[in-house]
Amino acid sequence: MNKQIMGILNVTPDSFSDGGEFFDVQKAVARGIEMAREGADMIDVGGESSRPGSVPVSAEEEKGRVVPVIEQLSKMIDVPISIDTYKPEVAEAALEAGASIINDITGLRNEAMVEVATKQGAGVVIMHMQGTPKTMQENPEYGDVVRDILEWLKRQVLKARAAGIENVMVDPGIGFGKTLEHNVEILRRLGEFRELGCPVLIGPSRKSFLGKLTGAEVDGRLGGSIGAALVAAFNGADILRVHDVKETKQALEVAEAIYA
Ligand code: HH2
Repeated sequence: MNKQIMGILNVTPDSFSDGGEFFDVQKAVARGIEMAREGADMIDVGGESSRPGSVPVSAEEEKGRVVPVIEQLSKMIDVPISIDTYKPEVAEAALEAGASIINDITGLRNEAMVEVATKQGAGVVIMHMQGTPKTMQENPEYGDVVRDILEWLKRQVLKARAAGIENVMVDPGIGFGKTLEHNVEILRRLGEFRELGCPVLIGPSRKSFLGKLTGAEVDGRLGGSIGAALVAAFNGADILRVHDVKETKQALEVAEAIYA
């Protein structure tokens, strides 16, 4: 199957599942190194929580959180580092510090982000979100959730390609302006996103729809996260964005051995 794992490194005080755990630079760097050793193929560094209802922080604050971590981590590990931000100035500083991919939850809506990626030769993750983190879960609506997201992603991919960005990944954005039913349908029909001709990334890890399905609290969703990751892998995901790298990798290795 040859799936890739993106390990999540949230340098924030308030992320929904690991807020405060890696807010300290040295703790964050150590976790990044650990995830690389566990087999992560990419490390995704974020300095602002995008959980439902979250309030944005300033670009200066965000840079202050992520840049020192990326500077150190990029010298210590070989795997590529992505910067999880929608702010062009944060992306630029992160790329200068050693990141090579921009993971943009607003999917290149900001032209300045396209310019930063082009100028620095960075890869991009184009993620779909309906609304903003503050309001996105209020009443998300779609016609056909998969086709609507696909059409939007298609336009953004064309924009990225026209600007000369070569490494383009797409992500339907689990939990970003989606109900439980939307998330389930996206995972069930994930294969349809392959028609975009880009690697498909998916991030169900520890998210609230797993809690709705199982009753599990956020710190008890490892089983659900691995279940969703495996199903996503079988249904067409190329890259799995996860908090629990070691455990997800092990589950994938078993599945790959059986289905190789
Ligand atoms: N999910 C989160 C953040 N960034 N990026 C992509 N491409 N896809 C996702 O599904 C995605 C993402 C939210 O998860 P997390 O980073 O763990 O939480 P928080 O935003 O609270 O820091």
